[in-house]
Formats: sequence, C-alpha cells, structure tokens
Amino acid sequence: MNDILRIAVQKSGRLSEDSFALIKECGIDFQNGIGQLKAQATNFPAEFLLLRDDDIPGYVADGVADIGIVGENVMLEKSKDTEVVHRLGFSKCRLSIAIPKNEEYKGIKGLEGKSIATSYPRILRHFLEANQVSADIHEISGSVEIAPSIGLAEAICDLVSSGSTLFTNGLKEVEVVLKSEAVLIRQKNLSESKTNLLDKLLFRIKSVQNARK
Ligand code: PRT
Ligand code: ZN
Repeated sequence: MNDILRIAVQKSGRLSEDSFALIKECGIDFQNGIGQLKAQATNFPAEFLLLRDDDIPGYVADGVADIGIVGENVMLEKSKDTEVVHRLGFSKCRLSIAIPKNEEYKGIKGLEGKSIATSYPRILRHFLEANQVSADIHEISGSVEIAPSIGLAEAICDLVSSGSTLFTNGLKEVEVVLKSEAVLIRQKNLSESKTNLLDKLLFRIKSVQNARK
C-alpha cells in the first residue's frame, strides 16, 4: 500500500515560519493556498494538516495526523498520548513564574499560598508539587501578564522569550519552570510503512540541522 505521512503543522503563528522553512529545506514542496487546511506534498508521500497549535497533540494522539510540529510546552500541557521524536531547535522560550518587580522574592517557598495566573495549569501544578509548594492556580487563556496589575493574581506563570512583555507589565522573572522549543512528535502506533517514511524525513531533518551548524 502506498501510505502517506500526515504531518500536523501550525497554520499561522510563532511556529509556522520555521516549520515551513524546515520542510522546504528538507526538499519537500507543497502548495499552500490561502485559507487551505490541507496541503499535499508534490515530491514526497506526505500531506500537511494546518492547525492551531493547541490541537496538534490531540490530532497526533488520535491518529488523525501521524506526526506534528509543536512547542514542547503545548505537548506537555495537553498531555496526550504522543512521544517526542526529535528536538527542532526553533521557537525557543521558557515557561517562567514572574512577580511584580518591586516585590522581594523570597525563593520558591515564598510562593506558598499565593495565587498564580497561567494558561499552563498542568505543568505549573507538577512544578509546584515537585517543590512541595501549595499555591492557588488560576487558569486563564490569554493576557496572563496583566493579571497582577488588575488584582486577579499575585504572580503569573507564562512563556517568556526576550522578557520585554514582563518588563512592560512591571513584572520580573523569578523561576524557570520549563525550557521549551519546537519538537517533532509522533503517534505511538505507526504502521511500518509510515515509520519508514518518518525515518526518511528524520534523516533529512538531521542533515538540514547539520548543514546549518
Ligand atoms: O493560533 P494558535 O493557537 O495556533 O497560536 P498561539 O497564539 O496559541 O501560539 P503562538 O503562535 O503565539 O506560539 C506558538 C508557540 O511558540 C508557543 O507554544 C511556544 O512554544 C513558542 N513561543 C516562543 C512563544 C514565544 N516564544 C513567546 N514569546 N509563544 C508565545 N510567546 C508570547 C508569550 O506568551 C508572551 O505573551 O510572547 C510573549 C512574551 O514574549 P517576550 O519576547 O516579550 O518575552
Ligand atoms: Zn495556541
């Protein structure tokens, strides 16, 4: 049977440009029409599903897609049944706890009993448990950085890259919970022919990464 590899990629966002660039550098061509949610590769047995990043782990776990490119932060938070095949080295960021900049930080135990706003409740809960701190996790889906200034929470846990968003909102980074980057994830039960295709793709990805060094 002539299998094809279904690859889930973020449609538009911080992962997209580097994901598409990597695919192109792997020598895989496809036509990406505006508004299209699926694109067929023209010179490799692959099809791309263009999705919101949050949906990628679930689609891969359910076998709607075979593999996907997503931030490790999203993969861990969604906690679907997928595994990391390879780290891709782009969209690097950290998931960090931040507090108002004029407050003294008394170490991680100082977070005991505080309210922390985040879009990553699962990862944060694990981190706090591992450090034996009990805090009140307040899940919000966006604009996490304004939570302390509007009195919604005393601290936040959110993604940081340059740090300028924290600075603008009068916050300072005090704990790094996770260092994240884009990862290639796979469904656990791939057929033999799809596994062979994945191996071919992986070989090309590694060659591209070596050539970039
Ligand atoms: O629409 P869709 O759901 O697909 O996209 P999205 O809006 O949920 O995600 P998107 O495109 O913003 O981010 C996709 C992935 O990029 C994230 O899951 C991370 O793995 C990675 N990434 C890398 C980042 C950042 N850097 C980043 N800086 N994601 C978000 N940010 C945000 C952060 O949330 C904060 O608001 O940028 C702000 C902080 O940036 P600095 O530079 O001011 O520190
Ligand atoms: Zn998203």
